[in-house]
Amino acid sequence: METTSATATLTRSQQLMALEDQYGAHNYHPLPVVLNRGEGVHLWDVEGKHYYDFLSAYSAVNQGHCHPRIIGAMTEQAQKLTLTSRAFFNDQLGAAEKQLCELFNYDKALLMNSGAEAVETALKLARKWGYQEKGIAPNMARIIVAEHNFHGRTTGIISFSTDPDSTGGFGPYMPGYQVVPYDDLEALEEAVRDIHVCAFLVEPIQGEAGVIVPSDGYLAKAQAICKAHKVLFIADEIQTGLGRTGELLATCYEGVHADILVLGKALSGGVLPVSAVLARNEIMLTIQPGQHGSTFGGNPLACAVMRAALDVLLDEKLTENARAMGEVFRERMRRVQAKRPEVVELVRGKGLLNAVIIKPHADGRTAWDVCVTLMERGVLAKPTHGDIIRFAPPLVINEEQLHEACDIIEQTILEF
Ligand code: IF1
Repeated sequence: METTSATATLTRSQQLMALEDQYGAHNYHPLPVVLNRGEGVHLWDVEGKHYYDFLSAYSAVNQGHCHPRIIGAMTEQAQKLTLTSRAFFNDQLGAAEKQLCELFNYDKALLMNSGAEAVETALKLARKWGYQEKGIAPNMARIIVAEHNFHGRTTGIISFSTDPDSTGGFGPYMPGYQVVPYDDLEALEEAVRDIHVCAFLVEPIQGEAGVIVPSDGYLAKAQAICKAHKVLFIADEIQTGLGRTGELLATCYEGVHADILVLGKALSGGVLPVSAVLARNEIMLTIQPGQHGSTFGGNPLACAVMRAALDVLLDEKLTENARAMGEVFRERMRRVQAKRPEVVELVRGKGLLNAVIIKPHADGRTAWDVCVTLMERGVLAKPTHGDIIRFAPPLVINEEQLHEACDIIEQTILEF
């Protein structure tokens, strides 16, 4: 890109941010940092400045940036065959589906691309099952969701969002959904009495809402309530799954095996979009040939990448590391909270999915300002809903790196 006199005085980062501002939709408000290289927990911007990544692309990069085994699998497959469509078979899909089903203990898998596509697939499966297996009258199926949910950005999914930013101005909305308060078993029990209810869709920990961890036992009791009323329990583990919370799945903490499991993000190690829906035959086989699909769903390249991403997760014991490093992180942050209770309201999370709630400063500064200072000092994190900073580094982080980043976080909060 040639530089005109008007941009000659700008830094490379400023030039590139200006490009996006002029030619790109304004559907995000990114921190003012322009990245061009990643490796493990490390990121570098176009000026060569180093950062610790404490967002992991919203938990899509659990295995660390550009993991050599995943990149190797991608480049090897990319030189053989990338896409056949599902009009034909390919030599990667069956083995990938088998690996998923054996790892998570399901009969069948349906591969899609984005998380939202996988959630939509789960909703369609639940409705089909409701009609064919539960005998719900045609077009009467209802699905229960939790308040403050986040499951994606399609018009169907935002139809049951309670976040005005996600749903405002995008009507008319898809009917057939009912919202109940999160972590409220009585409300759930009341809602599933309706014979038209086919499923309950829930995040084991609500990520976007600000890492809301439900009461111990909520997921197990919720599943029991669903089972008692012949309602499918759908776990959206797109953000909480794949080791992020210190278990392979967040539902493992309570021994919950969801009727429908939804995965995405780190399923590919952040290399390309791969998502999956897992279920038993009774549910999965309600969709027959020609009733659902996607051009790229289950493509050979995605399958090769996914298989390597899962191998890395298990071989490098990233779940165990997330558990251990998460304990260290929360201990560090609770020490900061003890020093500055007037700044740090709360520290919460599981494994390496954590949030620190920052009280707005008297002079109007907020969590955003903390994140800007963190960025200047080499730690990248992003606030959500104003006062909550989510800290979620790749699960490959070691204790030395964690303490170095925590020193920066501590110093920044103590000075706030
Ligand atoms: C954005 C956060 C938001 C998800 C869960 C499904 C999806 C997501 C639990 C959809 C996606 C991403 C989307 C991205 C920011 C990020 C996010 F929670 F992770 F922080 F928005 F809430 N279920 N989450 O978290 O997956 O279609 O994006 O692949 O939209 O701003 P997707």
